[in-house]
Amino acid sequence: MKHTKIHCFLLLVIISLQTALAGEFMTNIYGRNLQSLNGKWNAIIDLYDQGRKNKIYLNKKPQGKTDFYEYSFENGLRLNVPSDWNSQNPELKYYEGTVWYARRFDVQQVENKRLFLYFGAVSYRCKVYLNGIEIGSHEGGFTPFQIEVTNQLNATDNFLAVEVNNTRTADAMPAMAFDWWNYGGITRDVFLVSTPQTFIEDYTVHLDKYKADRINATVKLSAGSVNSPVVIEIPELNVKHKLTANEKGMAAISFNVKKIERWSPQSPKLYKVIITSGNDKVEELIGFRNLYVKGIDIYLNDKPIFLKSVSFHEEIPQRKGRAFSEADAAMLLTEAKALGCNMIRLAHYPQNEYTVRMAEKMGFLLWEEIPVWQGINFENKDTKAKAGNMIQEMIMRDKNRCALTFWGVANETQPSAARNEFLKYLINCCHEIDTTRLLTSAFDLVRFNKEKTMFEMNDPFIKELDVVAINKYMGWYHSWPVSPDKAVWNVAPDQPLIISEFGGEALYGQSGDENVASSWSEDYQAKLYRDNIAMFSNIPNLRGVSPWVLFDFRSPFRFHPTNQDGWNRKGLVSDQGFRKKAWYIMRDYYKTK
Ligand code: GCB
Repeated sequence: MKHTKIHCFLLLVIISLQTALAGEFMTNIYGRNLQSLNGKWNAIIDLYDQGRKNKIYLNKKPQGKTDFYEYSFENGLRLNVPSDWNSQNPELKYYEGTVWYARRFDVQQVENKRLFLYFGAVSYRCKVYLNGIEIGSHEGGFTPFQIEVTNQLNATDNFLAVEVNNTRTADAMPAMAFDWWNYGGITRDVFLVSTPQTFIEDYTVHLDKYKADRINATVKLSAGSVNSPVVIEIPELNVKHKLTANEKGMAAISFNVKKIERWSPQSPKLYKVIITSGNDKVEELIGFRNLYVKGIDIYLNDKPIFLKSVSFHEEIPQRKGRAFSEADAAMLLTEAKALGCNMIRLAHYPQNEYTVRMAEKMGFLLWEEIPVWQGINFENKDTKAKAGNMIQEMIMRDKNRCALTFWGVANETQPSAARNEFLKYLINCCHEIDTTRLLTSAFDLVRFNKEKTMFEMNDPFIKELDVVAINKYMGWYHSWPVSPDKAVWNVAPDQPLIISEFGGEALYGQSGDENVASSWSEDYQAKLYRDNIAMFSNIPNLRGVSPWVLFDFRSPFRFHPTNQDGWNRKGLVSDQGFRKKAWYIMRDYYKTK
């Protein structure tokens, strides 16, 4: 008995160590053998955090005459997974705290397989219990994690409980206040994944940064796969390469290809790539393109490109909830396509894989970032480590998406030694996994210099980045110091620059004076867009713009009772899905680019 306990303890330590590491999940989850655990889960609201102490994850039932338990997962609240809890029950609209989720399941295939629980995202932190034992934990509301459960599962009637907490804390990312809704819950797909005993854990397949006919590929097999064979195939390109993994399970190859059609927004061509090793086989669609910066230009497939971007949150405004499905991705992306965009800035955190994969198929370049959004405690070493984990989890998940153009390390940070060290650490974390993408960060430090009558910025950190991104709300948070067509910029003159946010608020259907911000009118917002577009021609190194924001979105600190009512109204499209006047101005501008 004692031995079993010690054994269990060691096993638990090993499991929790595994789950604490960033990026410890298999590449291309949708290409694996999956059993969905989505659907209705039972739930218990645990405002005072008493559930763990009372071990409700054991889900005990009275046996003897004197037994009773002051909880039961059955016959109570039921919540959809994936989804946020806030939009499912009026009492949970503003809820910040703990909710327990639980469900039972049988295992569909077990023979000689390894089994993993995979969570697409749980917002914001969680502990996972299987058949009464804590098996792992995760922090960070927008990235996946997996836990191996091969030896913990029964063939039938497993009891899975997840303790989810979305309390805002100063050491988290985002931290105490942020301009979007703090949705909690199991917000993305949950799967039971089965693999052979040794399996293809990870791989990267992409076109060389500069060479249009050279593909670089790496494959990593799970532990114990010494000298195993690996085959990489791209049938449409007549590619079939046989490799042998080294003692660490790694194999790498560079090879030339003839007549490859490169992926671009105009022609988002993807190829089927098949990786095989022993009993394991994974395939997915992968695109190939070259991407680099030269001087003040961004080159896609050896031609300078202007980025016609837009941002959206992972939210369906009409449902007042988190986006989580393919249908949700289609709704958001179709509206961006209609605007004429060739890029999306996924604000302000890694969004779900349906959106990322569909965006790539539709021909959008992507900017993905982690929620290092204002107010982050750069002095806190734990926060820094967590940010490093988050950025690596994001890159591990999406590194084979050729659409991925930018990794964003932060949004609106103020210069300090601690900030610089923190962001440099994040850049190193990115480079450990991927050196092919462009690195950027959005700054809000551009100021008008009255003597020189120019916009300028002083933040030496920009030299660490490939592309400099500026959020500047001319006509909204800042009044015009000169007329827009005279507003000359001298910001990061030797680097490509993107206006990563601009805009102003308007209530859909409201008309008013186009010169009065407090009219909250579509007319004011439309004029603001015309003015900003006039200014853009005075920014010599401007290589892209991204209006803020595609849709009105929910934000608890937007207090104006009639014009905002808990919504940030900077959308080009209203919460009901109607286009505002500024939408047409932006679409016409993009037509000219
Ligand atoms: C910003 C932030 C964005 C906000 C926006 C606003 O600078 O980056 O997250 O929502 O301004 O509307 O104020």
